[in-house]
Amino acid sequence: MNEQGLPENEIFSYLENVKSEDTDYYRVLSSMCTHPHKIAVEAHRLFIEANLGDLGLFAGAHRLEREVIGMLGELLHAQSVEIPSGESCEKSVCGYLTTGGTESNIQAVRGMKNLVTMGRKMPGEILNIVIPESAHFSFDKVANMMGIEVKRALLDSEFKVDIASVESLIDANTIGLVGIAGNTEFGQVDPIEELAKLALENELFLHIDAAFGGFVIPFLENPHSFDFKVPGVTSIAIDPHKMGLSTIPSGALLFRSPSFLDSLKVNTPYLTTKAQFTLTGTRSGASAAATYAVMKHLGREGYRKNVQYCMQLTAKLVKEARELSFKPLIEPVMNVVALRVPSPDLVREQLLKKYSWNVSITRNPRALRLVLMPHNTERDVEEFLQDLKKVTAEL
Ligand code: 0PR
Repeated sequence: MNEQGLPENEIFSYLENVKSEDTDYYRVLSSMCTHPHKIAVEAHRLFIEANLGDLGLFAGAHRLEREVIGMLGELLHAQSVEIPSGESCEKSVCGYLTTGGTESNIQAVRGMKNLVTMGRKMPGEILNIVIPESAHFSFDKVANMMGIEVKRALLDSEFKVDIASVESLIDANTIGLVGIAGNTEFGQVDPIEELAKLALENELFLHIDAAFGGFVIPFLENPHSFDFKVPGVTSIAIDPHKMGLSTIPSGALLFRSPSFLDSLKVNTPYLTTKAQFTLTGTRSGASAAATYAVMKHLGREGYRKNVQYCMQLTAKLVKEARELSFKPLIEPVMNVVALRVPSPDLVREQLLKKYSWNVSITRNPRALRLVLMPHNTERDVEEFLQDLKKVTAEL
């Protein structure tokens, strides 16, 4: 650090310079995040100092958090939405705002582990969960942090988890299953109802990772069943900072039952509240305000339009790609497309180098992965396909 402070203008001219190195979502077809809605940015600023880690001091921000959890509970068909109090929640659905899908997934599994082991010694036994092969890499962190074995079930030909494979992996030490509603690479939705049946039959928890799909599926013309409407679903991760158009970091974790939150509690003797169930201590109240503002402002109608827009771009891309003989691995379920192209890694490299397109690659099989977000336009789709045609022709 420098000894003497620098003038504001000097700092900002440096910051602006550095910001120009960021991509600003121009020609970005690889991201599940986008520009936050303007109203979210303003609300974020208004609550910039609010710390949800000390709820008693920030009662206003905490009220917004509870209202967001209430709205999300309603969106995800929780039976009756009961708003949690500072330390726990009384009845029915409850949850809290996290930093994103990773934290939500970690905490969901931590809750399963705590509920199973509470007051019970399990000498020498390594507990396990069964997740789809397509699960996000945040579950590798779960395995690493919590000493839980993470078993990966095979996928079927449409990249949904194979139920027979899940069933074959369940053993006496299995504590829970995970289903994905909008997987990162293909945008596919696992057969949640079948997973839930399996979970109920085997008395297991079932966590749904809807980090991306949570703000997409409810607004599709034919929504899949993936939420609390399905008996057996015990927790859901949903990220307002992805298709919810809120600011980063805005994630949310919802539980069907308050016992989960209770199982996550640690005592906080010198705070304004007695206990904390969150993973992080200091938490952004600004994110709560941002999410509240954008959800209230857009309403279901606004989100439906947002999803319709992204799905139209997706349909256009797939149709025109087919005309160029590039086929998708599956018919897109949401605004994620995995496109079969020759030498995908090379194509990706050339698209970036020659035409500044940011795309990504699926792991297995390797294909171009494209996410059509609100920052993309019809023109982007047309230009991208022309550039893709040129790049593949030059191979
Ligand atoms: N679950 C699913 C299904 C996800 O797709 C993701 C992230 C997570 C959990 C983890 O969420 P957080 O990153 O909020 O903790 N999916 C994107 C991915 O890994 C995240 C992302 C977004 C990456 C924008 C890059 C990017 O530019 O691809």
